[in-house]
Amino acid sequence: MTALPSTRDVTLTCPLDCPDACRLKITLQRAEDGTERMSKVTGDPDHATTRGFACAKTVHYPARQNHPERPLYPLKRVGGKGADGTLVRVSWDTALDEIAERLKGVLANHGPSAVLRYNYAGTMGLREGTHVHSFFRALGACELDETICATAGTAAWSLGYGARYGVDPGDVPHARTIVLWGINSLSTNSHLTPWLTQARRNGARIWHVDPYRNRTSRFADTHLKLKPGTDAALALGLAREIVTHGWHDETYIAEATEGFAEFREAAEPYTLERTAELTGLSVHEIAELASAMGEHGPTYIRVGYGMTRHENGGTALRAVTLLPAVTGDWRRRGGGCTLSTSGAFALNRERLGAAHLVTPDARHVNMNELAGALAPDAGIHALFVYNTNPAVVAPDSARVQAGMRRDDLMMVVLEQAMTETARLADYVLPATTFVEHADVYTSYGHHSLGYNPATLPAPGEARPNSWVFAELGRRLGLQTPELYWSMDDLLAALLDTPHPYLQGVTPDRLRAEGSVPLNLPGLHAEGTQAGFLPYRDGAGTPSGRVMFTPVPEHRPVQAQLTPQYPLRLLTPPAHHFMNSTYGNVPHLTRAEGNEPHVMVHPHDARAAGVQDAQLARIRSEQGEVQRRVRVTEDVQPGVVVVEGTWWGLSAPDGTSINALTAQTLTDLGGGSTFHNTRVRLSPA
Ligand SMILES: Nc1nc2c(c(=O)[nH]1)N[C@H]1C(S)=C(S)[C@@H](COP(=O)(O)OP(=O)(O)OC[C@H]3O[C@@H](n4cnc5c(=O)[nH]c(N)nc54)[C@H](O)[C@@H]3O)O[C@H]1N2
Ligand SMILES: Nc1nc2c(c(=O)[nH]1)N[C@H]1C(S)=C(S)[C@@H](COP(=O)(O)OP(=O)(O)OC[C@H]3O[C@@H](n4cnc5c(=O)[nH]c(N)nc54)[C@H](O)[C@@H]3O)O[C@H]1N2
Ligand SMILES: [Mo]
Repeated sequence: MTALPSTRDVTLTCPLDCPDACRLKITLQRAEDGTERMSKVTGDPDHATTRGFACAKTVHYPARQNHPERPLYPLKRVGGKGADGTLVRVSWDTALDEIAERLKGVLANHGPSAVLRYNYAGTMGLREGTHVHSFFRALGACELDETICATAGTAAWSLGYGARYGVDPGDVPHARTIVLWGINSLSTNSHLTPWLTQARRNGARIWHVDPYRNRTSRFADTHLKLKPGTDAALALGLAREIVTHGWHDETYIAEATEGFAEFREAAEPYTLERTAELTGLSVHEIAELASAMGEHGPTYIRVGYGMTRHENGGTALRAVTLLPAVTGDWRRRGGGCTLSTSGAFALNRERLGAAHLVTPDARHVNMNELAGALAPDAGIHALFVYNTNPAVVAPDSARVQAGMRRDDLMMVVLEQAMTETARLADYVLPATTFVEHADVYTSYGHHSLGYNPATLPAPGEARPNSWVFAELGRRLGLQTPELYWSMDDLLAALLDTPHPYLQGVTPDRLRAEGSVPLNLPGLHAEGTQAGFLPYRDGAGTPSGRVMFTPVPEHRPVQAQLTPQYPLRLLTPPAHHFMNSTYGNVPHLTRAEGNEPHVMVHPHDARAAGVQDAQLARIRSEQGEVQRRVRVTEDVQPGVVVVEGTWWGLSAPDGTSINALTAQTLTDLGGGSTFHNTRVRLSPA
């Protein structure tokens, strides 16, 4: 008789790039030899927003944690970058010594601006995600502008409000009108759903404003299927209607805002009829939403980043997020708007990632322009990729991959999975996961700071990113102290602040409790108390007021649809993936029927001669991919949708959807424009 393997549960913060930043209950199973493996993931019932469940993605984490192809040893390319080359196992010393030598060569021949880090939020941990930039700042390497996701929204929000504060999810049940605007929250912010359900039980009506019908539209009471890129027009039309009926809050406007007269004047041309014409909605739909917002508050607007991923995306978001300042909803519990709650994490970031070392003359690379930065004449000779999978997720991915194949580029990839980016590397360095390294986590959807200790030993020779960069730093003789900080040093620096929101949040409490709520006035208030009302009396702008100026206006896009490119392609997140993470989990990608589809309206399918369940070619100005067609009225005529950044390896033609997208930047913040793409379809 052999003893049954025993299990134990641990509670850790989910590291993935998602507003929910859950506290997960993770079951570890002990094998007969004493080693432990992650076997099951659910949610911590005691966490204020996780409330006992894990999402449809993270329940699959054990399959990626224990994936048979997970890199566990350093790998080095031998032979060329083409099909003739292979990756072979080497020791850490060999890999690190060689990388350091080659890096010294690049620095000597081309200078530090030939070195580029490329990273994003594969882990939201501040140590393994952000502090590791210290190495590159110590070198004086290129500064990466981390623009792929949130900067258009951040720039737009900061014009109106300053730092990004939002409504706490726990206050949402006090709202009576809820607008989920440009967010597929049932997939991408799923821990908001129980609060929405509770609000509905309290009498709230839920609206979804999105160009296509998805899980969130099905959940909502009313879906407004607007034309992509017309949110500013809708917001201005709603503002005009609200003011016309006197539903605006003159006291709030006078006490807490500036520039309302100009805003009101700019909204004047957006009559119900004109707004209907621009947005594709009916006069009735717009009037009804305006009356809900104006007469049946408090109104809570949850905006996602969807509307920002267009040429005029910053302006669109700005127009929408000013609506609660028109209605004065910032003064009512449950009212207001959330883009992100991250501003409340007022940590001392002065030395995080040695940010103080960035000089005004540093070369900057906008991460949406990686394809251009890797062009042969653009001067990048060493590329370090961590916490992201750019061969799949960056715009114009075919050109990105071509750049990665350059023989005069040394490419080092720190990874937990054999991504397509890792497969193109000269060195693959095996990375630990969130159960194997310690880290500290903020959130962009709730208000608790998280901490994880290293819980499992690293498998094989996997190492944290921070270990790798400290080892390289030593080999290059770098003296920057931040590069060698311990977790204690980092926590002490981050929490060294007099900011009231962090009073009582200490390293000791973080270690003991794992998740510590910020010290926000009104957070988790009982009964009829006020709740957290961040913009009740004004904002963090230079004037101290919510700024209606510069006035946002609706502008038509440059990339107009044409007979050659008659369709707008949207590529929002998939329900079962977290960006490209889980894109290698067999039962999510290779099981019967699991492949990326292109959703096409029957009218457009007929016009293009493509049929349901058949492969179609999708052609843009950048490139071409093939996807299986799903004919559906969930999309509107003129719009096609492919959900999810699937690995090319799991797509029918081996190609990422980003072979179609362009480097075009947004009007504000230098952001990405993934949903701006114009395409045509034809049978494959
Ligand atoms: N067409 C299209 N493209 C898009 C989008 C879209 O909507 N449409 N969305 C964009 C957006 S919003 C984003 S944020 C990006 C996200 O795209 P990615 O940055 O690629 O996203 P993730 O899947 O979060 O993380 C990528 C990798 O980080 C690795 N990783 C995680 N933790 C660690 C760690 O501790 N160490 C190391 N070394 N690696 C780690 C994971 O194994 C994973 O392969 O994609 C963008 N691309
Ligand atoms: N399941 C799942 N969850 C995720 C992710 C994931 O990949 N999968 N990714 C995570 C990351 S990194 C991020 S940034 C967030 C992103 O999460 P979201 O903010 O929800 O995603 P977006 O791509 O921004 O798109 C949201 C919605 O905007 C719609 N949209 C597109 N264009 C327009 C427009 O012009 N106007 C309006 N009103 N809507 C438009 C799209 O159809 C889509 O339904 O989700 C996070 N959570
Ligand atoms: Mo993102």
